[in-house]
Amino acid sequence: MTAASSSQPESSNGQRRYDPLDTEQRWQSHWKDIDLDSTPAADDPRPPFYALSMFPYPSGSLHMGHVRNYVITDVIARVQRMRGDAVLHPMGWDAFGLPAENAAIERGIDPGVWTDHNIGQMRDQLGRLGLSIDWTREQATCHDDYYRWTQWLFLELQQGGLAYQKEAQVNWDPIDQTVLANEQVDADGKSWRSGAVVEKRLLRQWFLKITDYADALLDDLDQLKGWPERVRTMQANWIGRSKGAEIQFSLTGDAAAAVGADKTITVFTTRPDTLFGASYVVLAPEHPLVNAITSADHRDAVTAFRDLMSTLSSDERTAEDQPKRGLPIGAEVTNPVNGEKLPVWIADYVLADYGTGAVMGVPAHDERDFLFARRHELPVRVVIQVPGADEHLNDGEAWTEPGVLIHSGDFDGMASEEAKEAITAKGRDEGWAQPKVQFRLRDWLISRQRYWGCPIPIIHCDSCGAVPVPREELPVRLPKDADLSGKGGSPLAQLDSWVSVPCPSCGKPARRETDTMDTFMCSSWYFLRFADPGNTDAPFTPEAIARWLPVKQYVGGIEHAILHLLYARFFTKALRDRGLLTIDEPFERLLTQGMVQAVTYRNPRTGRYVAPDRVSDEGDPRDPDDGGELEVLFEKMSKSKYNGVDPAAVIDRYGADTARMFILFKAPPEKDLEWDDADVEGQFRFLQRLWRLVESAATNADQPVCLSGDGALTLPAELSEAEQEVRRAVHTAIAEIGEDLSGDFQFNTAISELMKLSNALSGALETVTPAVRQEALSVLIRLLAPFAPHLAEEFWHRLKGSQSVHQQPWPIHDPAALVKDTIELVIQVKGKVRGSLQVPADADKARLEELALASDVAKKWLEGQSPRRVIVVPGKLVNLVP
Ligand code: ANZ
Ligand code: ZN
Repeated sequence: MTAASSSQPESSNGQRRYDPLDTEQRWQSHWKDIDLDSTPAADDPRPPFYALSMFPYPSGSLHMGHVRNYVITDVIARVQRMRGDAVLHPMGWDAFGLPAENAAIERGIDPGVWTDHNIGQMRDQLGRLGLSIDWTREQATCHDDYYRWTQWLFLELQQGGLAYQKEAQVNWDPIDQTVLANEQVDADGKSWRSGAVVEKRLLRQWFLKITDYADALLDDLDQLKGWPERVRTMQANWIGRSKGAEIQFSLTGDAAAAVGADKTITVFTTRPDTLFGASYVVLAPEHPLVNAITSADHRDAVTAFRDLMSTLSSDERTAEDQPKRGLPIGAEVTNPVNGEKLPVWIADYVLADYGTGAVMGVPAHDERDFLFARRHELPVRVVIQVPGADEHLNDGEAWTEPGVLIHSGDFDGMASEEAKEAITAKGRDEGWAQPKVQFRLRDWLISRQRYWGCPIPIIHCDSCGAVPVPREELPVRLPKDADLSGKGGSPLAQLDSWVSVPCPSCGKPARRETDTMDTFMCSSWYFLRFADPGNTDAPFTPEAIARWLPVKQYVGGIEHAILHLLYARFFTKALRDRGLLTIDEPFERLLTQGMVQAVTYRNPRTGRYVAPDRVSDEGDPRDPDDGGELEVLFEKMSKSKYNGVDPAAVIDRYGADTARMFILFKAPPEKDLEWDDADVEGQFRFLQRLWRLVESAATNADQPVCLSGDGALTLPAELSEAEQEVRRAVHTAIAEIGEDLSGDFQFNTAISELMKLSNALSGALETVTPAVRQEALSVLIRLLAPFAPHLAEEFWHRLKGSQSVHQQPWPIHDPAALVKDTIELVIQVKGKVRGSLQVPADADKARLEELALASDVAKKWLEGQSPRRVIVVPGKLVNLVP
């Protein structure tokens, strides 16, 4: 075997020094030669295990967040392989998106060339980490052999009625010059990518009907027992299912006369039980009825208010600390349950695109209504009994809990839950209410007006409408000659040669769709393609999906808790319903790894960060510019905060194995990790200790070790105390690490166990028989293999193991080795500890008494007398009472 012949320098005693770079390069190329990481064939009898990291955007440089993500997945993949599973561990590139297009605009580089260059660079960087990835399955979403199928799947969804076009108020990012999905607008109304304040625009756009799956996406969260509770909660809140009722309030007088056949305002409420407490009805300023029913004397004020509202984002409008602004519009409605006349208002806190865009104001029992009513002097009527108060709100706050109804006619004394049903039922009988389930989730807007994305495969014809490009003509390729100067909107729309095409259906001149797809479309199915990467007839076969999916372990950042993970779940269900696959959920278990943080120095006066090498290091950190004290923080690594650590630099200095060990040891995977050079150094020293341990075993000519003869060695029937100790340490490590690597993946404690084992073995190995020594070394190296794969391989070959260590079975612990056959028995005289004794662990009470009485301690303290009483606590102590 060529790779094992090492170039490691030897020192005078014949022992070699640890040179990580040499070791790692040698084994990486050897593994490539022997195809170690290829995926087992479809008919492999071993159980499948699909380990997947969220694939990266090919920015061109690998950062520590990536490293952590991929190393975690790699350890899991390696452990499962050794445990006997057929492992699929692929990698690809989420390769469409704006940075490539912006590079094209700024530097005139072809986005495809730029992207492929970055991919090459990152693939090399990943290669240095020693990841057990099957690179033959690599996918890049921007290559036409991939996006051909993204288009094909779009047409599947369109044929299933799940893709449609509609004129819509959309989120427009003025910096990136494109539309954003709701999920891509931050809570403060800014673009998740560019940070620009998002504007509203009216445009004709493509949507996917994710709302058809709102119930299923919510209900099936219950199946995802292997997902973090936090992610499930975030998805549930995002989907936002509310059960309630729609209630009709009829318009009166002039307002009624001003509208057509339907003379009602419909509100959506989750609290029909509070209907008797309504003191006004309030519409969103954009509500279509506002124009018609506003009375003449209110018209100017209403117009001014609506203009003001149109400049604000929905989050600005509804911020909790906002005074609730609004005004009456001079119309009246009747409360259907008691005939009471209520004024109609418009207000900032009512949104046009939720529910019906209209609300019944119940100030006593809703926070926002309460603030609004107080500000505008509207009546506050308590209709749910407030505990400890008669009919008033004691502490000047709305009472929003359920309770018992009062001031509610026939419904008095009823509990809220029951009253919700009863009032809705009455309304249904009388024709003014119906039960209604409302979702917060909106359809997914997938149109983007940018070049570097997957073209939507549709042709618009004046006679035939939106016609799908025939499937055999896919992919609709991105044109090479688009103008990417960044001027004048969508580059595709400007390219007439690309836009003008005959209609596939009638042949008349028609126009190609110029929107490209949101890149989240491309990432909504890549995990399926990995199961069947070379298929040229279909995106994948149902059999391939059934073989590998669901992904057994998915690993990625919490930032995708909603966007990607919700879209991927939707795709899976939609494609299942199209008959393309048979699973319900794509990801069985999800691990969301924490951030990699490092120390930052921030000037609290200017808010600016100071690079560590500019911070004076005498005493408290101070800003060299203004001499003031600096805050010391731990924050996510970033260039702008001067706290990034380059993975390549760490690997150059210590090797990938040390980098891996540090990352895994420093914190449990789901927690944030604080970078610390001293701890990196510590892991490096640990690997060097292991190196010396193995070297001394390898160079000990008197006691040669040959791990390839592993199985043939039999343990002697009688083991010495020292041998039992060694075996106990070895099998404890197997048991503990096995535990740490099941379920929650506590890599940090697993590595602590490895350290304990190495301590127990150093110095002890020379004193034990070859069988015990070889067992110990074989186990140690195999347990190390998933964490420090190169070093473990080096050790394995140094001790003449056969094949690769990564092809060895995961060690199984021998429970018998854990049992101590002697234990320490404490001897007391009159309750005072006077000594102790090693006794057989299985000795019974009588035997323990006998042994205690025969001991030197007893002889000394009883002076030949027999004790009056003997108290035996088995496994612990014997108390002699003279
Ligand atoms: C009357 C009421 C009384 C309400 C009460 C609450 C408490 P979720 O759970 O989010 O679905 N609402 C309905 N449509 C709205 C809109 N377009 N903009 C702002 N608010 C709207 O919330 C449903 C509740 O939010 C509804 O129930 C309605 O206020 C309000 F004691 O109706 B409620
Ligand atoms: Zn046509």
